[in-house]
Amino acid sequence: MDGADFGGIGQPGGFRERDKADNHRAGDMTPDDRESGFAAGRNLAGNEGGTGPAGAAADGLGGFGRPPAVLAQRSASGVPDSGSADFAGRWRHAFKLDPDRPVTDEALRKIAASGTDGIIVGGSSGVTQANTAELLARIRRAGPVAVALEVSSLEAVVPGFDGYFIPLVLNSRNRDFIIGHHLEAIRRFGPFMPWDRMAVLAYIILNPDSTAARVAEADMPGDANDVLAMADLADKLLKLPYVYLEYSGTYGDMDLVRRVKNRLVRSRLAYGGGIAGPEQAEAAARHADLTVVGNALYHDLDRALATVRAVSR
Ligand code: 1GP
Repeated sequence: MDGADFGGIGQPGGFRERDKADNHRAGDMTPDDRESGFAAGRNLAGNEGGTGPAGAAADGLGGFGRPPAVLAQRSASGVPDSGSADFAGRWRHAFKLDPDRPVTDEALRKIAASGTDGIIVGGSSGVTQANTAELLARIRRAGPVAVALEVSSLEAVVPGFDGYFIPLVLNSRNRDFIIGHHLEAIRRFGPFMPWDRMAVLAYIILNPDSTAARVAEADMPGDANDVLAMADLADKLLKLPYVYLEYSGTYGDMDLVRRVKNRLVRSRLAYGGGIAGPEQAEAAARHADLTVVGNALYHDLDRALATVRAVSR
């Protein structure tokens, strides 16, 4: 089995005719699913390989365009071994763009050319298949940069992304955000899931006032030990590829970021929240493996762009 078997959701380097035919057999996909997906997929042509400073462009294996050799290794069941690597395994910096927020083509061109390792498309509200597919197509036109979808709604799954981040909210009260939506996605899209281009983000939501906290019904941890226990759960018990400290909208506690990083032996640590410029990005990247910048793109683009270099200092 090779990547073509997963042609239904985003074939790297562009769709091939056979993949299109396969997709049209996707009984659970609506005509809109197919149309938006194919439209986005066609724009993949020319996006070969990661482009970021720490990304795969350096060795040509960045996980985008062509899967790294390690991803070709599969278990006896045919499912790729998880945790050994993933499409974003070398990312140090990512921008997060919300399909529900306006952004100009000029801004997209600057973001694509910024040197970031990748763009994550995702948001906590107002995300639809239409606005997700449209943003993907616009990013593809803006320049060659890796683009991943953070799947936050089953109604907004779009083929054509280079990779898929799957949130699993460790401090959610709602089973749907832990395994419920995931099971439903597998039931609906299972035969078309690009397993080797998917990575679970074990979210720990830490800003109680964020939309993410409200939507995912997050319980705030009582103290740092609660957070460290969740990090251990993701890292040592579940062996997930990422722990994501999500402070969305507010700058977090860097000492806690440091402590979580020191606890992890396997999972990469992602940090996101309230990074307004290079100083905060540099501080976060001192501990986090992957630093994510979202809101700043919409408030002060130049300062947001300056975070790319800051994380590699
Ligand atoms: C949001 O963690 C990201 O999911 C980034 O947060 O928007 O606050 O930068 P900001």
